[in-house]
Amino acid sequence: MTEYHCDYLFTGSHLFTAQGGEEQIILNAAIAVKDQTIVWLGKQTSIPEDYKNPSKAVYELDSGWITPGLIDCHSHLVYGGNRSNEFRKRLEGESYEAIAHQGGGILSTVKATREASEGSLLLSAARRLETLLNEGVTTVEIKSGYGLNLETEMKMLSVARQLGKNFPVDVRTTLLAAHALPPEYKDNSDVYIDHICDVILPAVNDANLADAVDGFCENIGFTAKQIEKVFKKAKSLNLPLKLHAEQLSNQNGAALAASYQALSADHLEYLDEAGVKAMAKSNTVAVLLPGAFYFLQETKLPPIDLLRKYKVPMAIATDCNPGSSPCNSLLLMLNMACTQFKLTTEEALMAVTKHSAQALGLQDTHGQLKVGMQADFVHWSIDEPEDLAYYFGDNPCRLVIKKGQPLI
Ligand code: DI6
Ligand code: FE
Repeated sequence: MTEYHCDYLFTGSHLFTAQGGEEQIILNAAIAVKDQTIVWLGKQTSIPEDYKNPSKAVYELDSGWITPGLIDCHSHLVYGGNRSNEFRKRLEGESYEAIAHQGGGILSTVKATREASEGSLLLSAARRLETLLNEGVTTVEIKSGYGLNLETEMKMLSVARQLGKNFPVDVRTTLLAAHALPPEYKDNSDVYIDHICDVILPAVNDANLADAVDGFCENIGFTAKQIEKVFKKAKSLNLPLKLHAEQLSNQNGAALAASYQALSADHLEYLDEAGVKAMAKSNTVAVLLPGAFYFLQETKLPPIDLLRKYKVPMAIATDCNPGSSPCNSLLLMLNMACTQFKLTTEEALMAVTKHSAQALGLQDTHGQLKVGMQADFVHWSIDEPEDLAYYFGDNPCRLVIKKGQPLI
């Protein structure tokens, strides 16, 4: 009986591996996959005999490029309703903060999400997810944060888990109960923070519904001191941390996140040098969200030069949400990170592969083309890797391989 060393062999394409260094690009390459894993990659002229005869199929790709599957490491994909009415108000001159202070903003989505059935949340999120997947996304992070009570936070997270079961994508869930103050706790934010720590966090953790914990450290969100309470509790439950920090003002949230070894601090337009240094020290990823920057017509840029100077890894994500970034395209974010934030095209590619994997704590298995990594990759109809950042409103995705399976 023949012994097979791989299931599939992909030939005839160039590779952008996202490994950095000398192995970053391999021209005229091949990849062999067995079960869910990359077992070999290299020059097409040096395929070992063992891999030339896969048990299932050889794909002759005929030019183009393969990159790791894209990773959207910050999304609020599950929510009820939409907020186009607020978009209209903002176009007339009202600010995002003013709308939030009037009880709109996040709280209007909380109302719609509490009222929505699990089935309707699943349907609306599935449509958004499909758009992402069609563009080569193979891993997505999904936050709660539009429930702000135990029941609805759990409902959102279980919808996120179901999406991971129903679609060929790895879903990482994040509990964002500290997103806004729910109306029941008006003027009692400390009591709500205690409720998160004493009730919501332990119950969500017992149900294994969250892979990480996040918060919104902002004057329309929670103070650094309040966030620290949530972080302490999450740490005691061994849950990794993330933080929405320095989006609208500098609250020193990123430094707090770094001091708790958070996986990432996200947004960061108002981040200062001390915050950048703290992030560098703890190897906390800077998750940049060009969609929110654009849609809120923000003018303060995140400190990209400082992030480079201190070698803080930069990731890019959609922040897909109904208030500040109603966007389901990670490819568009690649382009906008370059045009708005002046990332190089290579930085942008690393930001949706290796560094976005790190922002989710998945750097050992996801985000690179490398032997031993999970076989998640995408074949694109492009001439150069940077074409992925160059085009916008285009989708050159030709074939997605998820956990070793070609999705056709
Ligand atoms: N910052 C954001 O951009 C999202 N959450 C946050 O803390 C937007 C939330 C929303 O407006 O619905
Ligand atoms: Fe967000």
